[in-house]
Amino acid sequence: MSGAELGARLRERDLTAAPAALNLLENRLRRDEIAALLAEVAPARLGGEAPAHVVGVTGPPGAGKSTLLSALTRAWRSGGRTVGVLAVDPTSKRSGGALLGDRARIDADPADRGLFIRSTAAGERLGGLAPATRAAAQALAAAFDVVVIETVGVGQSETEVAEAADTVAVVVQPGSGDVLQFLKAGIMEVPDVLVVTKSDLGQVAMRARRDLQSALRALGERDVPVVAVSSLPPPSGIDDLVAALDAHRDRLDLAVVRTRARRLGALADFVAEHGERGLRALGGRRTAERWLSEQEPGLDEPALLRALEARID
Ligand SMILES: Nc1nc2c(ncn2[C@@H]2O[C@H](COP(=O)(O)OP(=O)(O)OP(=O)(O)O)[C@@H](O)[C@H]2O)c(=O)[nH]1
Ligand SMILES: [Mg+2]
Repeated sequence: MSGAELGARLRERDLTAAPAALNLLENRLRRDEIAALLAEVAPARLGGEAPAHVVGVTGPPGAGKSTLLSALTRAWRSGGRTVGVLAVDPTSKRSGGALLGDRARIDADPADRGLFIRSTAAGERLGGLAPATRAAAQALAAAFDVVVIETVGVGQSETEVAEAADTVAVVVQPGSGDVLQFLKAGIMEVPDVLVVTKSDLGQVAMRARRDLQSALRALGERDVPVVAVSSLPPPSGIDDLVAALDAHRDRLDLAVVRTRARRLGALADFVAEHGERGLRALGGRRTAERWLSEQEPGLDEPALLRALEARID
């Protein structure tokens, strides 16, 4: 099936098109077909931004992201929302992956047609998003109610997720100080929602929550919620997290956020394709960003990439 047909099916919210669409988007050799797919789900064709809530979930290895997503997905599904999950799996020789022997997979009902999960290997990447993951999020956002991008890491990696997602949740497990230190040191951008996992561990989880709250207060970030959850049955705090994510989304100017995502995504695609040399040919990152900010807001990412490339020809 062609990219345009798959895009049209997603636009009509046909969830069964998701697997084939993802196969196409992951095939870098089919750039024109990918562009055709994304054009079908671009704001111009949809008559506005894609309706999904795109949620980034990121955090250190073993923090409990996958287990949390099992519980979150269940909550969203029982609330009647369809969910697409893009899990960027760090399992590779390079990054070591699975630092803990006991990593969990997202646990889901295989017969549920309202839920789609795709894991992709992060490969050589340590943090950051593959162009295919951004494209997949844009495509699925036309069809699903919620689209999740799950990545491993802390520091640099959540910046790219923040560019691609409407709402970013950083997941922290009790007793691990790295997120707290990165926040305090300003190394890490303040996420939209902080999640302390494993609250069934008791005191240590409550302390982690308090420490994060006071670090946020010190940074003047009073509006960032810190939600404590336990994802193991019986789960707790999951409904609070759903509410915190929804509240953030309700405050957003979606057109602004999505336009920025497409522009920064196009620039990232450009750098992936043409390297730092290409970026210099554009006059540097700042100049390229300024130029992008003057383009038509509704243009999809492949169209913006083509426009950038036309400038260096
Ligand atoms: N006690 C407790 N353990 C949990 C909870 N959530 C996750 N775990 C455990 O923490 C370990 C890691 O959980 P995962 O969900 O695999 O964590 P992850 O962040 O996805 O890990 P990576 O994919 O390796 O980055 C597993 O042994 C889980 O069973 C929780 O709420 N309470
Ligand atoms: Mg995981």
